[in-house]
Amino acid sequence: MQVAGAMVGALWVTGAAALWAALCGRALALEGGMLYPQETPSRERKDLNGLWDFRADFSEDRNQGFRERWYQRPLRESGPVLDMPVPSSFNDVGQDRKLYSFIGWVWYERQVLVPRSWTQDPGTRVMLRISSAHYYAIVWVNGVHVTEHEGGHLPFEADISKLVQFSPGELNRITIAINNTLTPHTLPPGIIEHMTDSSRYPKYYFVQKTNFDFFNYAGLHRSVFLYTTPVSYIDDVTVTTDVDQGTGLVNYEIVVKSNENFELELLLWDKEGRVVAKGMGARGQLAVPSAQLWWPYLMHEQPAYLYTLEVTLVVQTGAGIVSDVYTLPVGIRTVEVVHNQFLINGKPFYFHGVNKHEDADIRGKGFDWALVMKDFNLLRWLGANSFRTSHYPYAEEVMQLCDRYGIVVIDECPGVGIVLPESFKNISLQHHLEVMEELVRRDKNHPSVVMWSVANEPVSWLAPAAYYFKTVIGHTKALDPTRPVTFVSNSRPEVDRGAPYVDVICINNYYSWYHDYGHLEVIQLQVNAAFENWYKLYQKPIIQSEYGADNIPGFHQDPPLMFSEEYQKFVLQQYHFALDQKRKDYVIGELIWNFADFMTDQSPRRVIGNKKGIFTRQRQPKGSAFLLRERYWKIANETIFAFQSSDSFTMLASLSKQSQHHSNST
Ligand code: GCB
Repeated sequence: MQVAGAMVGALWVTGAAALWAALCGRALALEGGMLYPQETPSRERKDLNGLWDFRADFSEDRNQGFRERWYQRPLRESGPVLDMPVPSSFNDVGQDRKLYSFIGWVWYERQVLVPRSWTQDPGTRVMLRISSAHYYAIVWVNGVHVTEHEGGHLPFEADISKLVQFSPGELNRITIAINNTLTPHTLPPGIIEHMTDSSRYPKYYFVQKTNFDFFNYAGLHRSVFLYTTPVSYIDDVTVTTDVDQGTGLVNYEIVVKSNENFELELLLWDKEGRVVAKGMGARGQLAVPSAQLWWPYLMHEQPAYLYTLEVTLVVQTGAGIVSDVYTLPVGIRTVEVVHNQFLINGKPFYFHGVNKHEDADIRGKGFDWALVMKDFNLLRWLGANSFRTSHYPYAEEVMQLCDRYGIVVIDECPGVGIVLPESFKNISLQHHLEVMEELVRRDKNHPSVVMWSVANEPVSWLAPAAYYFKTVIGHTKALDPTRPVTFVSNSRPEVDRGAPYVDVICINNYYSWYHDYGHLEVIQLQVNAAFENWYKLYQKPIIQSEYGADNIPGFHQDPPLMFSEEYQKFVLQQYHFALDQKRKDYVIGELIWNFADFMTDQSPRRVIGNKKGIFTRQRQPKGSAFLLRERYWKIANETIFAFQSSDSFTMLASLSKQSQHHSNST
């Protein structure tokens, strides 16, 4: 694994993957399910969050760690280590400018004592799960390679039973090497530029270039878990739902591993603790008479109703009976795109929501419960019923909260910034298909997820984009026939090569921002023209999936000038006038860019990050947040009037009570 000179980028990442795949016989196709680790009567979980030993490999070729096999002994014996919090990005925690913008391999290590009960019982399977390591990760336990993973936003795991059972009672050393290098074949793609002009740059100088507008934070961004299952276990559960004249239908499919002779029993519990349906076997359908449906927030008085599916596996083994239990929240709902409408439970749904980022001071993209709860409270205050996971999959815990609060999700993969011709080649396409498989496998059971988004603003007018997107969209529909698929375009309808294959057209534009600067009077005309052109060509429902303007908090100018609060509000209002003309027709949603200010790469176009948030990065409202809040609550009230007319008075009363409660609390 010797890598010459400054070849830290593309070659090293792909080289390492191929080498490990060859060494370990690792199949590249997905294996097994990816159920969220939980504690049940048959499973235990231990989280490994906290401080880990950390070392960035600052050597010129970033290869010292592999040359010296840092995974073979405690990391601190290799040289100086830092205390690094997990989950967190490593970039903003310290005071080191070099670490802030580091590219290459960083090493994390944690010693862990595995409970004796886990190691003494050969019937226990011990799993190590890493919820997110950005971007390429290689994992060792006690110096033994256990797994590796490409892709920074989706979980992966390894069975480490044998390794920890080999040394009961002793500390086990978990080492994770992570490389944040992005290449034309990663998702998102990037490129390493080697600066060879010695009059301008030092020897071996290189920079990471990307085509997306957020900082490439890296590290262990989400929880690391150890958890157990019995050796015969429930590997995967897939649930899809339907409604037939008030009866909820829950179709299930269970995958069991490690034993052929098993029995499966399923119980569906309602919120009051009553069993409402029972099933047997690996595949079937549960019928729930007069089912309580899962409704989005602000679409029903009791949104987000969740049943609990309890799956019990019983296996007769030589050593006796083994059982495994897994429980899954189930929301019964339907999703369909019919003519110009997006229907949830047969009723038109209008997306009035936001685009987000996983981003905050100090933590970067690190998961933090306080931050997540603040964001959900702000979403509800705002009257937002939906968001898009721009521009990558978010933490599983966030998806679970969306289920619980009724926040509808457009679930986007990390296909952002696909602009280089190399990024349309087969190797990239293959990876994109795998990422969609991993995403669908992880998020398929969330009722809040109503649509998959396969990319954001690729150069969709390039000739190879047609085959590329036809394949990715087709594959996603085959993986999950129950949800529509979109991709987000910033191109013109007549040249867009992805739009023919999607179910819903998502368009981004920034009128009077990236062009026609300051000419607020052209916005309405341009928004209208865009809607009409897209619709004329494709006759598909459209979501205004991004629009907005930067505002630096505290800047005021009237008449409005760019970057002032007044300008941001004016832009939004102009879009709203145009949206109001079309939203009863074929425009089915509007998602503001962005929920909060967020960090980007440094550039003359960015003033310490992107400032298009309606909240600051610290989650304080700008003037635009109040404007949007008024609009979203108004739309929500209209929605309820239209769909629940018999019940409208109760609904409105309860809504305005909620609204008032929100106002009082500001
Ligand atoms: C876009 C991108 C988003 C950017 C935004 C902007 O079209 O999808 O990632 O941050 O524009 O502010 O430029």
